[in-house]
Amino acid sequence: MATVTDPALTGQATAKTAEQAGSGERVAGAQSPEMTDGFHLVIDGLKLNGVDTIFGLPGIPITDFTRMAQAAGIRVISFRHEQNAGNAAAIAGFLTKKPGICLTVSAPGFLNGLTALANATTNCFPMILISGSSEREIVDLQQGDYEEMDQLAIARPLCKAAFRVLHAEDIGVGIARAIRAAVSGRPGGVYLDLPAKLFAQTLEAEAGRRSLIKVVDPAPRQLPDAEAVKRALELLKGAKRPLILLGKGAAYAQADADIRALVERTGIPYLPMAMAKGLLPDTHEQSAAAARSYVLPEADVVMIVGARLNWLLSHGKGKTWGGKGHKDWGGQKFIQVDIWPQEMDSNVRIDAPVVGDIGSCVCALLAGIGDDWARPSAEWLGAIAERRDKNVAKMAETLAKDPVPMNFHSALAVVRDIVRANPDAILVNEGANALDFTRSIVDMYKPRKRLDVGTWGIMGIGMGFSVAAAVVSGQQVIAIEGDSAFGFSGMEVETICRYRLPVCVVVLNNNGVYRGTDVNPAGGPDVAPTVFVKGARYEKLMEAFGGVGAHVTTPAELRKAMEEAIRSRRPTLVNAVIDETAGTESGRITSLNPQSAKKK
Ligand code: ADP
Ligand code: TZD
Repeated sequence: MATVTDPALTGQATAKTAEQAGSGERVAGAQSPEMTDGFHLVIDGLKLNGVDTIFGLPGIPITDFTRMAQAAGIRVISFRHEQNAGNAAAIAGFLTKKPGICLTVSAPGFLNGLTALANATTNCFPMILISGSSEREIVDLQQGDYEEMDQLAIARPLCKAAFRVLHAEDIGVGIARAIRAAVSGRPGGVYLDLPAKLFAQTLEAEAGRRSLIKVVDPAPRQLPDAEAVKRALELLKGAKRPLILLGKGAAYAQADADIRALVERTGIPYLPMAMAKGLLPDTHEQSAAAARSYVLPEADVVMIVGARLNWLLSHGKGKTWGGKGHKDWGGQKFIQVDIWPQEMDSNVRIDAPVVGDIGSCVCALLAGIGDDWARPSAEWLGAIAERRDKNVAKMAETLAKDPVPMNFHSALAVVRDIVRANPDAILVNEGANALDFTRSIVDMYKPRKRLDVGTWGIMGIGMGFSVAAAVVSGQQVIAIEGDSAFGFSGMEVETICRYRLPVCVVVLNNNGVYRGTDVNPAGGPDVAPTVFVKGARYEKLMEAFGGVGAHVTTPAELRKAMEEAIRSRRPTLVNAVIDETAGTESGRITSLNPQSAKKK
């Protein structure tokens, strides 16, 4: 086992002589070929491809790997639970368009990371989960090894691609394949299995160097077909009530200026999905976000850019879209811009599919639009503006109230002001009501500044996303968390303190899941399943590790605590006590709860 005095740990992660590598007979120093091994080849392969950060958690067989990676200049961010490291890697991938790397130990560590890998794949975030694994011979005969598990087989159905490397000379290929799979086409999660034995395998350094691959053009542009672009533009041109829908794929694509130009040059109103907020500022005059329930059923042609017609968009049909019954088509035509051809027609007919990468597709659409595009009718724009202004005024009235105790609205009115004053800050958001209200109340001003529970509505992304957002961007992070949501990754406040990250966590504390008022229907001593300890002091968790804790009960106190956090850039947790009766079951998706058919 290497120690910190190992020369390999103190310098460049490459050269070793034959005897240092322990590969047999001592030979005269001058003739002995320079050697390398699995540890160093993985590190060199990652560095060669621009990997500068690894999110992980050490243990057998990857502890030394983490030390050597750090010695070789890679930033190794060590977490308290692998799921949070995995979520960090995934969102780093979303923010940078490079695969985020998560590193875990075998079986249980791997499984802990797997949820994040599956979530990344579901959300089209590029990440690579690298896990050490136990001895193949023993695993395959199921002879009971330490942390025995056939990890490759388990990962495969949950990610975009899964690879295992058995020989040191294949490490370069393994890394190259993992990178390409993660970022090309529709991005997603990739699993890379590295058995313990691989790390110690030796190879002549020169052969090792030659075996590594620097991936050329890992995410090649995919140009749309000219016919497809023409078809889409003709449909759009003929629309009376056009609408553009922007999804997180559009945010991921980093084609910000062209997307903005497409919206502005056509004059078409647009709706951003949650993580596409800020692609154009939410205060943009063409934003129809505050008139969503009007534009979806009324639009006659909808152009979807980097979004899916999944449950978040009511599958493109039903009452939301003006259909009579819950599965009926509303009558609108769809243009869909997406890199994945199979996404087309997944829920309703796509009349004009435009398949390609969003940057290239939007560029081609812009070229076809030219400078004399006829703007949508004043009637359509006016009808939207009327609804929007009415809804905005209604919301302003609600936000102006100052109820005692504080509620979601009065707390989030403060967050809204703080984000407006700090448009570069990254907002992480999870919970049910805490999610829904933040999404609708807090305006975003710049692309990729809002990170949330995504396609699954998963709880537990909060602290992992916050750590990665701070690490890759250097910007202030503001995490708006339900008290239940926070609990899923709360221990990572230690990680935030350890790396001194500018993260301000605000726990909207209403004593439970959704709210804190349920009672045990059986009347026993246990509280209801949705209820937590009343008056919990979450801020003390942050104080325990040297960060700043604040316990606030009014909007004024909340504002002061958040402003101070941003000014100081110190790790801060604001325990914002809100009305425990505030909040509805499951937030805005109450209707997804099955109802018992049995009469009480
Ligand atoms: P949202 O949740 O915001 O509606 P989704 O995650 O459902 O967004 O959809 C994102 C879509 O964007 C996916 O269908 C994915 O294939 C697509 N996508 C991701 N990156 C690109 C890209 N660079 N070019 C084209 N399409 C992309
Ligand atoms: N587990 C996981 C991994 N994801 C989930 N989405 C859930 C459980 C179910 N769930 C939700 O969908 S929201 C939520 C749970 C447990 C927490 C809601 O309570 P909160 O937020 O305190 O975080 P609000 O603001 O009080 O509603």
